[in-house]
Amino acid sequence: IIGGESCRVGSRPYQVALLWNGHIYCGGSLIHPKWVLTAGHCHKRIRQVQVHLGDYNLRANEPTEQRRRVLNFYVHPDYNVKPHDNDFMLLELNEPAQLNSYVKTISLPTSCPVPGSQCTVSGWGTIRSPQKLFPEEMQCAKVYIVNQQRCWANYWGLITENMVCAGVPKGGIDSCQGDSGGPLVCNEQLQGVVSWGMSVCAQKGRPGVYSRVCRVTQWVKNTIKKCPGLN
Ligand code: 4AZ
Repeated sequence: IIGGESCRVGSRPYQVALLWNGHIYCGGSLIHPKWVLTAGHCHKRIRQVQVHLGDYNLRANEPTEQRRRVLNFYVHPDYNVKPHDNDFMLLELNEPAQLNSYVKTISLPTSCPVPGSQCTVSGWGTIRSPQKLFPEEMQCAKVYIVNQQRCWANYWGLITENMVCAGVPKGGIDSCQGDSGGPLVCNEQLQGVVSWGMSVCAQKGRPGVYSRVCRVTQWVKNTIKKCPGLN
């Protein structure tokens, strides 16, 4: 996260950290005690992934933390690497989360986000760009939904109806490398999954691009319902 600040402890109880070899490589959101929504491009080496719930300081061993493994993963059937279209993946946890004030689910959207809405994006991605500096504490930033035509113009036709842009007009605040898969939350609904942007983050006129969750709520619900009856 560029231009944010350390989140208040316990303020993002749905935020998930995905670690591989002890290093964070993506974020995610707890949408059901057994299910995490993240980005399709976070799918590598899923069997070795550790899922951390209730985490805040990645370096510290916190009593609020719950660690899980991934039982199954479901990349969106229309995920397309080229423009990162439908950049979604569902992770089924080996064991359900124990919900408490530090670990909670976030609601799926009941409608698509309104341009101009204030949202927060969070994660442990780099706080400097193009240099890299990874924070210990979860970072939070306020960004605003960009209207779809402007988003399209900012990225010359790379934007599909399954994406939504969010940023600030002046630049300087954005998600960045390592935040991928993490939550964009507006009015307490999960409206975006951190997906892509320019390699240099937070530039003016280059808002972050998020997977548009309101487009896939049915896929999410069906996938969760169909699965092994372990819900
Ligand atoms: C990335 O590479 C990435 N500024 C994530 C978010 C953004 C850019 C790149 C948005 O994971």
